Amino acid sequence: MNDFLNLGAAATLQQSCPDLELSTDPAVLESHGQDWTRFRQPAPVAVAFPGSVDHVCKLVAVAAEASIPLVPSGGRTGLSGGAVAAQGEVVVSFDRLRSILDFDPIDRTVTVEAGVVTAAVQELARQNDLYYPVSFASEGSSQIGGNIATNAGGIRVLKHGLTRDRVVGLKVVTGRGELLDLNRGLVKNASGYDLRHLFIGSEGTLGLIVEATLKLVEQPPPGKVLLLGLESMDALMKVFASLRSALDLSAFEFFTDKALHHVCQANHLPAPFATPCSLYVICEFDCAEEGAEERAMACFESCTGQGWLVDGIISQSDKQIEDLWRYREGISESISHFPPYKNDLSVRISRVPEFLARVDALMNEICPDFEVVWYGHIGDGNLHLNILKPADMDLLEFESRSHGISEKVYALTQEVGGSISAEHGIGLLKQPWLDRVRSEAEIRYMQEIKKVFDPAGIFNPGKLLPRR
Ligand code: 2HG
Ligand code: ZN
Repeated sequence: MNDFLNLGAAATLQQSCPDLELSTDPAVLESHGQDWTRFRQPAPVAVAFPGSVDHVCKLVAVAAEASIPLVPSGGRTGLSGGAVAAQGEVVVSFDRLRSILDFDPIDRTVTVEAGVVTAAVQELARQNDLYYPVSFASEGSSQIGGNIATNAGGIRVLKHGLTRDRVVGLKVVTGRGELLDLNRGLVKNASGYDLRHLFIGSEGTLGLIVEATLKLVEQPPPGKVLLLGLESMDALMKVFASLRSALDLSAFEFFTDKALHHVCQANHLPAPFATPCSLYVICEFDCAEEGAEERAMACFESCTGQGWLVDGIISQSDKQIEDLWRYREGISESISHFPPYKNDLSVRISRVPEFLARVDALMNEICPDFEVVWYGHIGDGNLHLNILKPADMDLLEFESRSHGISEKVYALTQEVGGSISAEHGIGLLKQPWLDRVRSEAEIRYMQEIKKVFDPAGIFNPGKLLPRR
């Protein structure tokens, strides 16, 4: 769509929805036209700030009629370009839809508008002696609508599952401007297609999520954190198996010495151990029954005896739990300025050792000149592979070299039956490789489903699915 038409689009929207807050301020276009992805220039023509569900329905109806492309935008912490508006679209921000609508202690649910920040849901749960287990480094700014649209994961998937597992009700506005009220908080509802699940992980391509009802869980018992230093990748999943059989693990994460170097440098953290290790694990376990700490120590000793572990620390206070997590949670931000080219891979847990060894060998072969930083939620099979841009390399050249690397990494991922996106979504950046993870028939069905919910093709064009 050309600029003339798009400028017309902003005026059309304002004229048809006079109460709608619409900004064309260049600073707002710049801030709201992009997410944390660093490879596309924001270029929206306007940013809409609906203040009610009615506004959203009206806005979508007008946009569908006038074929105005819309980019839904939450906390803009995404890493695949799902919320990037680089082609003259209108951004729909949920910043004004931030109300907590209901908390039900019997159902143990909270109902929120889409723009509520993830950490606010965690806090509300805590105040009511309950727990919202979806947790990740950007939870202080990411919004629930975006979490649902990307089926966000994070560090506790191992024990508590993904955002999908928390959503018991969803209100969405389809591309026909209709409001759907899906599942209404029910635990059981055997009444046909569960459309709610189509919208979870749909990356804003089927409709706009305006409200969600989320299931909370019991507060976990006090936990403990272990930070471990390992000799080699070979030992990683052996240590995991050993700890998992002895303890009630809620998280099992890993990072390399390079990741540690960046996080320590950026946050002025001391090295955790006197002897540097090539790999580190941080794991958290619940201490519901007596003896968990003793079992952890016994496990540590037996893994050390096998030669898998070099060193370790066990937390002695809540403050130390926080401090130890900083080694893992701060990594992504500590390398963001390079910027990194991100790969968010997943494989079945049983294939992790083979996958790690093969990706490692491949990276050594094809890009020994790039700094590659690995970390991730390895206990659920999710590996974050970040390639850092050399300071003297142009961004475009770096992106194109990284694409070449991705081709090979994705071919390998496909060979082991994995996915090219575990939790960040396909968005704009991974779209060219969707066929590495979905069959031609699957993509065709996805396109047909999109036509049903978004007949005018206005929602997030070019994201997830090829541009029509
Ligand atoms: C994390 O696990 C986030 O820290 C970000 O998912 C991952 O920076 C990344 O690649
Ligand atoms: Zn992650």
